[in-house]
Amino acid sequence: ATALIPAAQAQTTQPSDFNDIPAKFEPPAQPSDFIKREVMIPMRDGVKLYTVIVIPKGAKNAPILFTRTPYNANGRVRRTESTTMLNALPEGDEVFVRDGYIRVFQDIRGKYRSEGDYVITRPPVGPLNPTKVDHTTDAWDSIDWMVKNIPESNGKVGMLGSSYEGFTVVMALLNPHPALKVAAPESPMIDGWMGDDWFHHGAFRLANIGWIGAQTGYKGDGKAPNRPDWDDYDTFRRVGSAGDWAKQFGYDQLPMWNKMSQHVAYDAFWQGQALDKLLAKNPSNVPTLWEQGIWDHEDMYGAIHAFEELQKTPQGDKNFLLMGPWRHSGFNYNGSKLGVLEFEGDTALQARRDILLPFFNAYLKDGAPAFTPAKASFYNTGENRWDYLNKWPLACETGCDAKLTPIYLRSAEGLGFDKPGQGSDSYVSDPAKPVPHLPRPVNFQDGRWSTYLVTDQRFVDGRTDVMTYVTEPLTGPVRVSGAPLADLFAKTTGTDGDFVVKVIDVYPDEVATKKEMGGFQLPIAMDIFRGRYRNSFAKPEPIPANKVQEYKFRLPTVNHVFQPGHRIMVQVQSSLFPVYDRNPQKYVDNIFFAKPSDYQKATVTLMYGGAQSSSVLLPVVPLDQSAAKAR
Ligand code: PG9
Repeated sequence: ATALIPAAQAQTTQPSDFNDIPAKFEPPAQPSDFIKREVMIPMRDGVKLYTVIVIPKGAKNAPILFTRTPYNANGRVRRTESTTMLNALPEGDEVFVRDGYIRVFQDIRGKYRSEGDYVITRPPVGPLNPTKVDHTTDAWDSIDWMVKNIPESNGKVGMLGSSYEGFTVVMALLNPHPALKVAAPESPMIDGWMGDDWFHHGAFRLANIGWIGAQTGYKGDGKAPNRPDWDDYDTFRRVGSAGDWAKQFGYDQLPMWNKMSQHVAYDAFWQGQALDKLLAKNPSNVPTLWEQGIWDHEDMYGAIHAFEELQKTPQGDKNFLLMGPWRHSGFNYNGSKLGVLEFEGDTALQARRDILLPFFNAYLKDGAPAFTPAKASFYNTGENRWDYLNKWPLACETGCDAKLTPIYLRSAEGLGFDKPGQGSDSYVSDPAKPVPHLPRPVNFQDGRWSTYLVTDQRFVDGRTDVMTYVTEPLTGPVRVSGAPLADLFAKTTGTDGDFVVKVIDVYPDEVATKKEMGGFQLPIAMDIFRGRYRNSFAKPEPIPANKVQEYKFRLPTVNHVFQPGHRIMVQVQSSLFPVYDRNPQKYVDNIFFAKPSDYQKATVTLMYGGAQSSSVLLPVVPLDQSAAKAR
């Protein structure tokens, strides 16, 4: 009983004059202030890459700003269907548009309109890449073509881009074309196992699993597998392991998934493409500004580690660090807020306008004034202002002006700088009831993942499987500038287990200027560590049940002042789900393929006092850092 007209009958109707839809409608092009050229640039192996070049009308001797992307070059130059370059290009580009730059986006090989084969974060030519081309050669060939074929340019190129696009910037630096004069890798994907995108210290990030399907299931726009159920906490818990989920959605057809789920430890596959190490072995002379969000929920690791590695090389003086109070890629948008945190103005615009642009201008614009950024431009998240420092970090285990200072877990949920008396605390970690990373329901597409790192931790404080240790209200400010190290001594009844450690700034109970912030628990650094890797990232080992082991790992880098009246808190737990997959807590060779029966409860005991005193080693430095101030 359908009212539809059969197709054959419908086609017999002829177009007539009595029809508001004309046979052809072509609105005339509107005058615009830019020229858009679309070209296919040939690479050395004959593959052609789709490149869109946006040139301000009347440009002469203009510098080129270049980004290589897996996210649709043509879409990147169409923020709106505008006739003005300012509105057509992305928000982050506005400062460059106002300064007359030529803007170029290119589809990387194999994606969207480019020819060739796509390999996720294609490793450099060598043992992991049997071809003769990679993003180093593609960037070189593209820049070579551009400086010969864009007559409006002055032949000088700067590269920038965030995340995957940041990765392509770093790859270009492995053998930079002479015309590449300056670079800004923003939240670049540098080491997918250690702390960017795929794993953190061996724990797998379920939050990114859909991306693999969307990116490698299709050449163009792809969709992650549809998950109609809203609560990802339940979806992923019910299905079992990450491998079980992937199997359900046909991921065994996706080469990258198969590679990733076979290379679970930090083996040659990951080590051979860790760009911080590769670049430090072969540092470039290109002045480079490494940018990263302080609360970057995707690529927390790359920029800061690459910067630190390069500081050890003779080219260290050409490298600079920029860290602002941003989520992943937040540098390119409005940076006045993150979650409920409010900053002094648009911190991202300030950094783009006052640091990135003059830095690029200095190397790209003919006759522009010289500009040397501070060694580290680092937002101070406790005092709510920028610090410009002539060295970084200010405290670390060895080689810095100050050493790390342990703050110890102690009895009665206490935390303090004095070594405590002996004691321990136990909790039951149950993989059937993992600790959520956000208040439930958790959906990866609900927009909250991007700010989960600044979520008030009171939503888990009080759970019996979350251990909380806190100081008395501080009588004076405590400044921390560097990367804290978690140093836990713990035993478990299981043979594997994860440790999540958070350093938290607890606001005073009363905050008159913003009442709802009273007692807020702001995580300033949090990360996860998979216990099987405690002795070696490359060679996992079961944890001997009921034997105290040390778990020492680095937390994200901070520049913070705990204000008087605030308290310092440390929380320890054994899951952070579903952003990270669950550890079955029974040792299995490959957690991607753990069976339901492998998931078991474990009693975890944290030790303190004596020789095995659990602590977090904090980069405490004197409050007055005027000696380290650059300007
Ligand atoms: N963080 C994203 C990504 C980079 C590289 C590999 C996989 C994902 C991104 O935002 O591009």
